[in-house]
Amino acid sequence: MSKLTAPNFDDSFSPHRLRIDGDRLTRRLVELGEIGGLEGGGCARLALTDEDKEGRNLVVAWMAELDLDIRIDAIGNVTATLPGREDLDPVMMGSHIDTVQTGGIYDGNLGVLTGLEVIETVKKSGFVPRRPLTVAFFTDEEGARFAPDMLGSLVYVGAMSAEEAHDIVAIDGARLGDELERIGYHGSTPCPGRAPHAFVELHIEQGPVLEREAIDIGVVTGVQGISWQQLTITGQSAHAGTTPMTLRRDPGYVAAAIAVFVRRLAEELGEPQVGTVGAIDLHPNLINVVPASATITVDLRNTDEQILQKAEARLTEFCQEIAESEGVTIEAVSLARFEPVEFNEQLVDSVEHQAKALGLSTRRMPSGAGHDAQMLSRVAPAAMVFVPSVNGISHNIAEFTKPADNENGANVLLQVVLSLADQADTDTDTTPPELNQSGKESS
Ligand code: HGY
Ligand code: MN
Ligand code: MN
Repeated sequence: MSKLTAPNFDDSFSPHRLRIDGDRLTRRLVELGEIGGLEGGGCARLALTDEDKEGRNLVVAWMAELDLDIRIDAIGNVTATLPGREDLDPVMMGSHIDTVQTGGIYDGNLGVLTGLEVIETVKKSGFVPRRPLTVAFFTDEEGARFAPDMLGSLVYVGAMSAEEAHDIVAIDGARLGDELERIGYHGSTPCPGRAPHAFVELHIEQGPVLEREAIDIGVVTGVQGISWQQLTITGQSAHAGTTPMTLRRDPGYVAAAIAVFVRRLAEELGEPQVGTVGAIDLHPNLINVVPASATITVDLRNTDEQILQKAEARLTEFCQEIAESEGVTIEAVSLARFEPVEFNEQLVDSVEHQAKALGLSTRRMPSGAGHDAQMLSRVAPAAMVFVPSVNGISHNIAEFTKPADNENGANVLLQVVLSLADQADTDTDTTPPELNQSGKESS
């Protein structure tokens, strides 16, 4: 790597010797995790709730302490930028700080706080990179309260208008635009946002692979496709004691049958196909009443778009058959549908190269979870860095990643970002010079 010099350094300095402050990172993860903190650990900061507002305010305060250029856009995405030597498109890092209801303190938060840590490390070193460095947190990545997921970054890249997003209604009935106003994060910066030179997101793996194989860094090659549907099953409520089984039109039974079908379908299609019925809501949900209706969600994912479409078609076919045989109606509404994404090959090579240069073990892998990087990849080269999840657990208060692993991931992020930040506009090739054109290690 050419020695990165800047006006205020002599030739002996190379920012590639910089390392992040792991203790400062851990302190911030814990402090942010206390907002919406749950009994037994973890936190609940559903998008645009009071807890999300409090978490946002804390991170914005940390950004302001570094005197960064902070912008809030029309969907509540927040970017904070450290100026570079030249006013070029920034190198962007980031993720999300909203969580699911039984969330951990690392999902999303790690990507935002390591981005902040990278910027603080660079700023405090006195080195000024060629390009600006930006850290962002995007609104409603989880999609648990307002579907779809990755909503803020979807609007940031222009795939949905802020106005359309403002009219989305939450599972609790609130309108997104009203909640954005209520928590004071309906910003004036227009959407879509400025496309960065490149986007790099650090995230916990949220699965068992890195820990099982004792690998330090996941070099993420892409994100699998996601299909979210809400099915409303309508039958006839009836007395649980007096209604013969042959006369029932029972949405509760049909909901359960669909959940079993989704499991069997995933097993039949084999890995990486996954299928989840995560929410089942019966009405009136009483012990002695055959339900009038059932509302369930179905989450199907696969790295292969064709197989994902096949899974969706099989589910539709099953619903048609069981609606017919059980005398119910089933209405399906799509809540999210994103095709699989492949990240920028040169950027993926750079993540792998920088991790190895730090003496860390690596393995390439797709992401099972959705991430903001998959949206940013529509407008800029994007890639992700994974760090291990203890017991592969996430979306669970027991979610944990060791401080040393967080620090490793943050230092890989720092090195990748410093390489990107030194590139002129003509440099579309993000491969580090040491890598020969095949993108592999030079011998
Ligand atoms: O659902 C997901 O994959 C992400 O956590 N939003
Ligand atoms: Mn996440
Ligand atoms: Mn998540």
